[in-house]
Order: sequence, then structure tokens, then C-alpha cells
Amino acid sequence: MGRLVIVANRVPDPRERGATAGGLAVALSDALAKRESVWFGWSGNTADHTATEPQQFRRGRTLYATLDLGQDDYRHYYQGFSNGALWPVLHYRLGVARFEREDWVGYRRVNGAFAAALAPLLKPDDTIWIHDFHLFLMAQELRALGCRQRIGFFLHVPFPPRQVFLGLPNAAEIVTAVAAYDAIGMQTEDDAENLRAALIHAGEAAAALRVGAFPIGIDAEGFAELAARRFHTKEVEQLRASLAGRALVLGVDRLDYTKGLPQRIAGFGKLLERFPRQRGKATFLQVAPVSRGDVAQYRALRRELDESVGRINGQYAEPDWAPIRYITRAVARPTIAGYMRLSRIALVTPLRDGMNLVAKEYVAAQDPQDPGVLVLSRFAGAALELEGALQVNPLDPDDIAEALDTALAMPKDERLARWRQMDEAVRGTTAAIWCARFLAALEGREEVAEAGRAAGQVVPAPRETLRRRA
Ligand code: ADQ
Repeated sequence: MGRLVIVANRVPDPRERGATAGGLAVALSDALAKRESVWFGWSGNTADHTATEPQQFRRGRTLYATLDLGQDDYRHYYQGFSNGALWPVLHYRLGVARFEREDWVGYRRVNGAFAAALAPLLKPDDTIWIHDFHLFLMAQELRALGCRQRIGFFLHVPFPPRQVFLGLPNAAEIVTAVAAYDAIGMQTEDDAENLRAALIHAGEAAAALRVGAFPIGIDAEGFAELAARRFHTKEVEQLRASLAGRALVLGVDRLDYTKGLPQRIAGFGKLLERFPRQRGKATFLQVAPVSRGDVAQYRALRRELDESVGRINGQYAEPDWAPIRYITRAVARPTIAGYMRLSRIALVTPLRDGMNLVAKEYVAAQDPQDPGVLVLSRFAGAALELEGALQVNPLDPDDIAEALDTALAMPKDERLARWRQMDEAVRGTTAAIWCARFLAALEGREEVAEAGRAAGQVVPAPRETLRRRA
């Protein structure tokens, strides 16, 4: 078997592997352990100019090859086009997007520079797997350099309907570039359908056949063990003691405007306003470390959250109880796992999300004898699999408040029935399964759409027990 070459905007630091690491490093760890591999991408550092030759070092069977980004490229490719234009458009937020020609030029330049730096490292029988919206153009650039290897692509975020995507000034060029991939993985069948429609409309019908849904998952067993282990640590004990017997409602997100934080906080406020019997019964802990803090929209979001948390606490707090605790520092992943196990309810209400792994981690972290309730946005990719969640419209604070009231009163047998469906789903679509299915499709061992369908299969839920507020 040839090498597996993983390309992603950010290359993870191999020193952070194991219990503390998250994201792609964990999702790919199985595949990387099985064969020789290369991990290629941005080092996370900036320099005067983008490097043309990668820095390389080896850890076990993996060769890490990273490039520093020039200041200009960081501004136009990363902050500008990727975060300022693509991120909002792909999350259906045209109104928040900012378009600058220079950003697009930077985006093209970096996709080209990545391809030019990677090409000399490639061997003829390598399989290349490129990740996420920062690198839509990279296969086209590699092909232009004469690369004939199999090249796959996975989009971690949603893909919107064609008419929304066309709001992006360079949408047509991106769709044409995507056609250069041999296999194109999306999180859900809805995302896959949206991209297929865009490809067909652009005259790339053959490429539409190479698009499939491959919902990403977590290391369910590993996370369950982590949560059970961390449940008895000092940090979790301190949090438990501080609750004084009240239920814990937990939110865990990066501070990002797609995560629905203002509406979520308003939803908790509505719970206290409309259901006075719940006042003093629950404490909401939101952990939302600042990400991309230098972009104006994120600063505005932070201000908005500070104000609404202050308002609700001011209105409802008692001398011995504040309804909302809000932390913008990073909290270590193992501690988060312990908090998840302690909490009676998780509030996971993104306005749009490719998958949302926090929802799956919450399910895995629960005590199988006494699980908590997941309140989940129906616009997260995970909602398709997690039918046992109380699914809400994340834009509607009243809907969130009603779900919280239901969750706080939910009897144990209903909690168990809902959790069992979700646990089965989370264990049935793990990171290792996701990875194996995508690679089988990319390496021609299965048709993409067929492999995608198998990966997207939803575990049937016992519907009569799951109907919400029937
Ligand atoms: P993200 O938008 O980062 O990822 P998500 O899937 O929820 O969103 O989280 C990824 C990881 O970050 C999880 O392991 C989670 O525990 C961790 N994380 C999030 N907030 C945290 C916090 N406050 N403290 C500590 N850890 C935190 C993108 C897409 C998602 C998609 C993933 C994977 O936006 O839709 O699910 O990629 O494909």
C-alpha cells in the first residue's frame, strides 16, 4: 500500500497527541497508525514570505512537512478569504461575509504555493487526502503540476444550496476546481446534494457522481473512558460542590458566530422568565474560548455575550446562585469530558454546523446508568444521527427554553431510551469508520456514492419513545 498524504490548513503538533488532542489528529489516528504517511500544511507560524520548501521532521511512521505563511498570505488567504468570506458563506451567512479581490488572489496564491511545495515530496503510489475549505483549489493546482495520484477532499463544514453559494464572487471557479478531485466527501447527504447540484449546473456532471456523504465521528470508547476517569478529579469535584445540588446545563464551543451563543443565552433567560419553577434549579456553564479574536465580528460577538450574560444574571441571581457562568478561557479537553459526564443537560445549538463533535462527545461521556439529555440544533449535521436528542430551532429562544424545561423534568426511563439510541449511533459512526469508508471510496475499493450511503446510514430510533413533548 502506498503512503497516505494528509493535507490540511493546520498541521497538528505531534507532541499534543493522545488524551489532550482533539480534531483531525484524533479522527485520523487509526489510518495514520496503519501505514506510512505524510502530514503536510501550515506550521501555524508567520514569516516575511510564505516558504517554498517545507520544514520536515519524522515521528514514527509519519513525516511532518510544514510551511510558514507570509504575513500577506496570512491576511488575505487565511483571515480574508477563508475566514472572512468562505466560512460565513458555507454556513449560510452571506450577510456577514466580506469580499475583497485581494483576498481571493491570496487564496489562489496559497493553494498554488502549497501544491508547488508538496509536489516534489510525492511518490507515484501515494494517496492524497486534502481537508477543508481552505484548500478547495489544491487538486486543480496539483494536476496542473502533473500529479496523477488519487486525490480526495473532505469538507468539514456545511455546503449551502447553490443560490447561497453563488453569493461568493468566485463561486464558479471554486466549483470547477472541486471537479479535479477523485472523491469528494461531505458531512451529510444534504451537503452532498447541494454540491452535486452546483457541479451539475457548472457542467461538471461526472464530478457530481464522485460526491458522497461521510459523517465524521469520534473515538467513542476512548472518550467514554476519558470522561469516566476524569469524573473523579479535583476540578470536576469542585464544580459539583459549587452547584449545591442544582442541575448543570453545559455548553462547550469555540466562540464563533455560527454556534448560536446569543440565542442560546437568550433561551436560558426565557426558561427563567417563562418557567419560574425552574429558577434556582439549574446553573448554565458556557465554555467558549476566544477563537480568531482579531476579527471585528468576533469582538462584537464577545461584547454582545458579555452584556446578555450580565443582564440575565442581574435579573435572576440570588445571593447564593447565579444562573449563568461564562468562561472564555480554554479548558483542557479531559476536564471538559468530566464536566460533560457531570452535566444533566448539554446545550448544543449551532445555527449551522457541518457535524458538531461536541454533541457526540457528550453522548459518549454519559453514565450509562443515569445519562443526561442532549438539546441539539436541528441544523447540526449530528442531528441526522442523534434522533434521541431534544431537537430545537437554534434561532428560536422560546423553543430552546421549552426544550430545557422538558429536559429538566425528564424521567430517567425516557433519558435512558433517548441516550441508548444516541450511544448506538455514536458508536456506529466512529472516526475510524469514517476514515476507512472515505479511503475505501478514494482508493477505488467502493463507489463514492455507495460508500457514502453506507457511512450515512442512520441507526433507527424507537420513534414512539423519542417523540418530543408529544
Ligand atoms: P469545529 O467548528 O471546531 O469543527 P466541533 O465539531 O464542535 O466544531 O468541535 C471540534 C472539537 O473541538 C471537538 O473535539 C470539541 O470537543 C473541541 N472543542 C470545541 N469547543 C471546545 C472548548 N470550548 N473547549 C475545549 N474543546 C473544545 C469543524 C466543523 C464541525 C465538524 C468538525 C469535524 O465546524 O462541524 O464537526 O470540524 O469535522
